[in-house]
Amino acid sequence: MASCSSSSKQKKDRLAWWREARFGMFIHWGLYALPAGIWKGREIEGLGEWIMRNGKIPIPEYEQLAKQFNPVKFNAEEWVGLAKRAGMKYIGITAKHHDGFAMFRSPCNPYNIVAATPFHRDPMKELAEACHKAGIRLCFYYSQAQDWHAPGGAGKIEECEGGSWSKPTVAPEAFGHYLEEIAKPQITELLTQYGPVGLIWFDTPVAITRDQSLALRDLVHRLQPDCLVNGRVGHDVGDYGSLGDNQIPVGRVAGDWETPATLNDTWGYRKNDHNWKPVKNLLYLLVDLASKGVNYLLNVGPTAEGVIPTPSVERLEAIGRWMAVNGEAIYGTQASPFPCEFEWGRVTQKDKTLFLLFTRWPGKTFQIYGLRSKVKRVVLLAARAATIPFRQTHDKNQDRHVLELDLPAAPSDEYVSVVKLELAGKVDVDESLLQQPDGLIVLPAYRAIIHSGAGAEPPVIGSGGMTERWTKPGASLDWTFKQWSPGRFRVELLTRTSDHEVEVKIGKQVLRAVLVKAADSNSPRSQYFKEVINLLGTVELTGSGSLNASLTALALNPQDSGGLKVSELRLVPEQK
Ligand code: JFZ
Repeated sequence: MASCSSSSKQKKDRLAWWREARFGMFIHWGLYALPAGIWKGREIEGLGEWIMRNGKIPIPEYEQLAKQFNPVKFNAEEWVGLAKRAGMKYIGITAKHHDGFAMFRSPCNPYNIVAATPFHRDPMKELAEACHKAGIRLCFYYSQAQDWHAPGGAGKIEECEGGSWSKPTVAPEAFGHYLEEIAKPQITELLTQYGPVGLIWFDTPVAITRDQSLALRDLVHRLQPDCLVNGRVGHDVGDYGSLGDNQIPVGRVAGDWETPATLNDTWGYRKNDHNWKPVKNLLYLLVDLASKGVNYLLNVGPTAEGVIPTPSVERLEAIGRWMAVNGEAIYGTQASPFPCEFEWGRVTQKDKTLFLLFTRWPGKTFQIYGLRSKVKRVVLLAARAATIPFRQTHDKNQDRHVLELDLPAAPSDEYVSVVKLELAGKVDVDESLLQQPDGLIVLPAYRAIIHSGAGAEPPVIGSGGMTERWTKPGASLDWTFKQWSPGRFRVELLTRTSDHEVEVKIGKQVLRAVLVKAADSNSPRSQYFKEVINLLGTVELTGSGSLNASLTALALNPQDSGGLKVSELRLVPEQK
């Protein structure tokens, strides 16, 4: 017991800086920056750093890249300066990616940047010094399982069935040998050559065993007790969890999570990837993730010369300008205390403060329901001196708390304007699902009570907040919500997939439908993983007070092995 609680205290201490940081820079940089997505004149589909695998490049040919790798324009202080200007608090760089090439001085393996390239410098050493000066935590990405170069490493083309890296056929003894001879010695080098390291970012555990994951984690903590280990070390034994790439959960997630994300569609540099996301989307992602308590690790892919592409620099600088004014609403904050997302934006909290981050400016009068804490003062972060007039009321019959703000007509920021609510005491919010001032009712799956039905296996809520493993009919989601303005409502179900047959009950009204996509969802989540709106029909709500809603799966499409993935049920008021 004692050792268990002391280790969880250690974990909490380790996480302190990372929770405060909220925003970091990811850097994917390696030999793959040279071909930059093109091999022998042929465009290779897929991620830039995957060119060796996707292009089926034999090891001896790929090795030749090292002789040409000479990033003479690399300047550690410039990279770190950019991260700092962007408002990022940590940098995680690929010390070794799946291609097996070490981007640091590695006495245990000559396949590294110092020994095998004309560059001969150790960029990790230079970055460590620059980070130290700038007060930024340096972190290393290390591909612990996939190594397409070293004997015994997982994921080599020849060793994979049907080209899928998740089903390697590498012999367990050879892999064990690789861990002892390459992975552990290199992780030791990373943790002994560069001073304090913020975290080791492991990735794609493939077929690693639980004991092997634990051994890597313990090695890191033994060498540097304050160094974090991310969840992709495997078997959930890390200090915090990694969500999927570019994944935005539906709501608040329990525990500590981070989402790695791209600026375009690749991590490692690709010459022809010009699909840069607009600053607006990137900021929305930062805000959305912060409102769910998730760190945002945003990637740049420098060129083989050592230059961060200009479109990346421009975007990070724009985010930095926003952070310089509004960073208080991100750093060290916690997830929104409210039970669902809002149409107008997101919420974060810190001590006795709530931040309302508006992605859609509501104009002059704005109302929010459910805040019980007494508000002392309201300011716009962009204009601290001017206070915003407000009123707080409580409707006793309905037990409805209303905060009303008299906002300026125009937003203070082109993208996200932040209003700070200073409270008299701690944050206290009615956590029931409430009809919103605009009439909308949002019922998120992760807030439902799950019923398994007659013998059916119940779905679970995945780390992203959606239902998972809902492959058998019978189970249902149940919600209770408070409703006060009557009217006719469109019933919409937001899912990843359609074609399932469901029944929705709202009060006494019953709707049955086969899910058919009515529209793409406009949720920011949908940018990366398409979410669809299925229209189930309409219902009439007449009274006011507490109501129940349920969603039951009647027949599941057997073609869809992932099952019914629900993010939320919505009741949208019909325009009169
Ligand atoms: C991995 C790598 O293969 C990739 O090259 C890049 O480094 C990225 C950050 O991580 O790819 C993954 C790993 C996990 C998921 C998706 C892509 N996931 O859990 O959804």
